[in-house]
Amino acid sequence: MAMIELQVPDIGDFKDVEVIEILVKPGDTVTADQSLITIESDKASMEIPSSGAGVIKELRIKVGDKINQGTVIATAEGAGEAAVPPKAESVPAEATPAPEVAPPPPVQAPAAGGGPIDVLVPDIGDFKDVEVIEVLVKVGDTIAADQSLITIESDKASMEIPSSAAGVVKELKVKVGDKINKGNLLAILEGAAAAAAAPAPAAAAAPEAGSPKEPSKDAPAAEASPSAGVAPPAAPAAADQTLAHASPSVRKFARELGVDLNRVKGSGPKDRITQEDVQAFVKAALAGGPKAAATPSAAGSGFGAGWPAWPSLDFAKFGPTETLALSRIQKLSGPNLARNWASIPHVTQFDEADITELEDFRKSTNEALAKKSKDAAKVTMLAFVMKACVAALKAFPRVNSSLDAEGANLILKQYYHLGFAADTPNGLVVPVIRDVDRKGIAEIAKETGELAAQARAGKLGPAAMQGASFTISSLGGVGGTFFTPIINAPEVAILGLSKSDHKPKWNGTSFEPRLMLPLSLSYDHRAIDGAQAARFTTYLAEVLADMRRVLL
Ligand code: CAO
Repeated sequence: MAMIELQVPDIGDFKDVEVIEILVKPGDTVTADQSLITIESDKASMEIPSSGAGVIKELRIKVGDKINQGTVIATAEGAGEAAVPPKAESVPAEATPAPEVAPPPPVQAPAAGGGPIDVLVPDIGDFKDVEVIEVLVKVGDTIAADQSLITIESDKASMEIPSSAAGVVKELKVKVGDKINKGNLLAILEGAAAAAAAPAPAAAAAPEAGSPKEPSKDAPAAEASPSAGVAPPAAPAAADQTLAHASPSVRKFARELGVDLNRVKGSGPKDRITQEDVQAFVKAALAGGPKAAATPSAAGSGFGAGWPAWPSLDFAKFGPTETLALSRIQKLSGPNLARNWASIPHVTQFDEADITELEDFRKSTNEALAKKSKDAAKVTMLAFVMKACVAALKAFPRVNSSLDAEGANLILKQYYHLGFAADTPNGLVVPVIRDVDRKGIAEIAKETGELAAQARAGKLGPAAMQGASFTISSLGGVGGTFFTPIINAPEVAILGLSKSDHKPKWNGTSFEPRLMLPLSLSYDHRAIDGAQAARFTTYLAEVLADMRRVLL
């Protein structure tokens, strides 16, 4: 196997750009195009892809180094054809998407008498349909030529797009989330006398190495300066327009978690935000949940830092109102529900179980029990479902598990303690039936009835609500078809039951009325895959259709 050098490809006129992150280490197998490092100037950060495939042998650069086209990033033991490092100047565009931002069109002088000026997206190289992630100006702002108008971001680079002219923003033609291309209309400016002090085109050159805030003195010609689009603004951006200092991959990571990077403190060089900073921020937000809920502004969300303030409105302005205090249970459970809903990637799998025979059996059993004793406890559908759930949990052990605190392991429970949501005058509580696998249907029904009665009387102790490995929320006695129950963390799934109903089902020759029980399984997608969840509900429905399967 040949040893190859992985070099920095053509990065346009970016010169002496600082390495802020190294994304691989010796021993890693890299593919062509895999990001090796992140570099950053004051206006753009980008990941530099590998020019070949192979196993990294030696890293030739470190964080803080300044790189240029042709700098050797690493040596690698190549694998096949892809291992041949392409010459920087002949790098195929699709193999090395060198993030280039061409210069903005020449700075337009303010129109005489303040006429409208169209500001277009300059040449942004091979970038197509790139998403606008920030709009840095608003209508009415007076902007200088070269001042950043928007930030765009692909999966490999984020960059600010400067204005080609000075003036007052009359109309903004883009918003966050729009996809833009070269030539799109960004904004319409009105030329202003004050803006006449806009820098000359040469001022839109690449930042000088080592002094990113200063325009280069020997600026390259506009047509040869793709980095001109990353020139410093002529006027400092307002505080709320400041782009958080983070690499594209960290931005993507933060966006996936819904983290506002402006609220994260960076620990890297020049306060750069690292992935660890985002993780620490999320951990702190989660830990601060119940505590933060003590303050009215955070009570609604159950979160503290990182969440926008709860909207505070004087509703009386719109009509008569009455204030009703939340119960103690609601105040306690609200922040936990909010945390679970916001931090667990919920998916709800819906299904139906044919319980025609089971309901007939349940009714005849209850009639027989009533004949024996007037005070006999009824067997309930919930009790049957609990028993059927144990069979399904045994068949699909991941559903009876919890993620550990690091989110690195699943803890599979070998016990079957099932919680059930009970509606009480003071709010929702979740008593737990222990060892459902070792109990009969009548015993389970009796115990649920007793625990629900205690809960409604407000007499349920904390111990009776602890240790569940799976929870059922039954709205079958109330109504509705399907719903999305919220997972009771640290459990990874919860089953919702809705009101059973007769539906016409095709038996192969004709439709016949069958009693169908709607099932809604919300599951934590980190712990359970969609196919497993669908298999779980399918199996559960099969067991409910024929409870003899419990014996298998
Ligand atoms: N389909 C049709 N009817 C159903 C049914 C279903 N899936 N489930 C129960 N029923 C019927 C029962 O058979 C019973 O009828 P009968 O009196 O004629 O026998 C009636 O509805 C009332 O049942 P129930 O709700 O009192 O009893 P249960 O065993 O089904 O449930 C309990 C017990 C504690 C779960 C329930 O009372 C309760 O509190 N449910 C609310 C749970 C809740 O609020 N969940 C939402 C959580 S998210 O906010």
